[in-house]
Amino acid sequence: MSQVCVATYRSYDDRADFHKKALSIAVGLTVGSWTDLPEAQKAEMEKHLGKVLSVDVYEPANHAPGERYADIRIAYPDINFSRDLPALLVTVFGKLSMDGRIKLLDLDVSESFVSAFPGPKFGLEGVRGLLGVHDRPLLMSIFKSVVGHDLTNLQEQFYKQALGGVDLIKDDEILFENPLTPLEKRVEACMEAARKAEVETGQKLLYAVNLTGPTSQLAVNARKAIDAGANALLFNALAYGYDVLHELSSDPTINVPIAAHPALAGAIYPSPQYGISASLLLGKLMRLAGADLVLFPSPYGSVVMPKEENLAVKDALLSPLHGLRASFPVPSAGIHPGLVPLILKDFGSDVVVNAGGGIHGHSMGTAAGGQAFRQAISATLNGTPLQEAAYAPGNEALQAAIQSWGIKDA
Ligand code: 1AE
Repeated sequence: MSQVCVATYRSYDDRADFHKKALSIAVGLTVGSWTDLPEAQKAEMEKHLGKVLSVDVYEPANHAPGERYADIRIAYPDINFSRDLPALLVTVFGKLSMDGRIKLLDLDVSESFVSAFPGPKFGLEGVRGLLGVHDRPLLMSIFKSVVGHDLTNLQEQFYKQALGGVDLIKDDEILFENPLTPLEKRVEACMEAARKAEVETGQKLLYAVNLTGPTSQLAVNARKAIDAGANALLFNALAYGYDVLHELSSDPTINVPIAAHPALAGAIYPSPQYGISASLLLGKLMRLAGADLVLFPSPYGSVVMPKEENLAVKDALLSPLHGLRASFPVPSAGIHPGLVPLILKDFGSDVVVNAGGGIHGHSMGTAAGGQAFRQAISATLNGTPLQEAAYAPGNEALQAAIQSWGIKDA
């Protein structure tokens, strides 16, 4: 069989003949019409024709209206679309995404399609390599309250975060180009603070500066940031589109890891009946487009994604994908030290624990916020319950964090 991309959909309908519907999708999104074609033309068009691979109907007895659905798998010949994500997505879910209650659950892309995508330039192992940390989950801190503040304030905030022992610091995704903290000046100020903190902590640190601006200026801005000393980038990938991320990640002059922020994802994945599944949106497609780290909501924090979906995102970032490097999973939003055992239980060691409020909101200050997380990570890796670790000498930061936010049982 020639190379194909297999799309899996969930289609909801109370009465539809799902087999007929699947066929109309397979034909409609490829050759347009089939039965009306003369035989000679059919032979010609065969290689372009979508094929229905399976239709599994779920129709429990006495199901309530709105609950009947089918999972439909359709193979689309690679020959129909160019080797880029816009072409693939428009083929498999362009017009169809607006046609009733249907959700795109997954895409199995062919090896030949993936060969056009270098994927993450660094990936999970590359990021670990840059930091020299291979034996524990990483810790990321998020700038908070940065809009309207100046460089001095930002540098101070960066230094405090760095002193807490974090491995990465990311800009807040809502910090754009502005006169108070312009890109290059921001990078210089923060990297100076990183060097100062490294003297004290002995720890390397990546600063993911928010890459913003019009699409035409992104690569230029990325190079400016790198020339000013940036060693990572944050990118609001969905606001721009996957192809923009792909352009940046495959540019050889942009030789730093890119962290993809999930801003806008909530407009696309949460409905069971519409949109694109979280594992595809924030997992496979982000990885194909070259994100080295991907942020997404967790099942435990302030912005909640159901656990099954969450673990599917993790799998899509880590499982074998035609030789592409794995992207680092970064479950985020409302994370505090009392959640660390749960995060490590579900994600293992290959995870970035990421917090903003859970670091800056620490009752002993920002640096203690980072230290509390590092103490929670060490204790969990050693198999010590946080209730016990919090009272160990030297773990006062963890104790204070737990007094503020408690512990969620693993
Ligand atoms: C899902 C993205 C989370 C994020 O970007 C962010 O800023 C979280 O902040 P906190 O940890 O909830 O304060």
